[in-house]
Amino acid sequence: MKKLLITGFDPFGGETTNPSWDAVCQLPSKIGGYQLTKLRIPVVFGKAAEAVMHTASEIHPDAILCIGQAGGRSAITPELVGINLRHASIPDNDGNQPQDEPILADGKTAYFSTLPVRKIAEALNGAGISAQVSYSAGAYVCNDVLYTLLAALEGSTTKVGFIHVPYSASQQKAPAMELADIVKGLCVAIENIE
Ligand code: PCA
Repeated sequence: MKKLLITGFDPFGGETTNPSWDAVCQLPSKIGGYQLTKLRIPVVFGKAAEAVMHTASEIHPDAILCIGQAGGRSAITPELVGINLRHASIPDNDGNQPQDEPILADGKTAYFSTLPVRKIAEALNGAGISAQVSYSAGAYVCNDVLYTLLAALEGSTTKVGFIHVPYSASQQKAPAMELADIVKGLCVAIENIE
């Protein structure tokens, strides 16, 4: 079986839960041809990607899929690109609030995800789950993770992708998606990462 490292985040920004980790927790341990390793990561610039890379160095996954909450979005959004930028409108969970800083001083401007984001979005919509390819993961910790992993794993056989999910219904914010639909959506996405 192939190995998938899948991550979700701690709550942040005053929320008490994060649907990214809540959904990852509910996934079965095997989906399609993949055995899942689940990892909860901190909403902290630098540390989040370090945690992913640390576990990746232990388990040597075939693919890494990171999940994050994107409040304000109504669809599940596979991210096409990570950019070399840190710009935070709220502090991260360690109190860092970088303003217009590069992630890697001499890094490339951007990297494309190495997962088939358009195929994933189409499969989700085909399964009745609202989805759209996103062309920006923002400049906060989610983008930090996506860019850092893509830079670190450039040229390797490990595929890297990121999917933002809406608020879950229990968070009492709008727009929201039922957690069960987010979980179903992640299953469909994983079935389509080849
Ligand atoms: N969403 C944030 C960071 C953690 C999360 O779940 C983001 O979109 O950057």
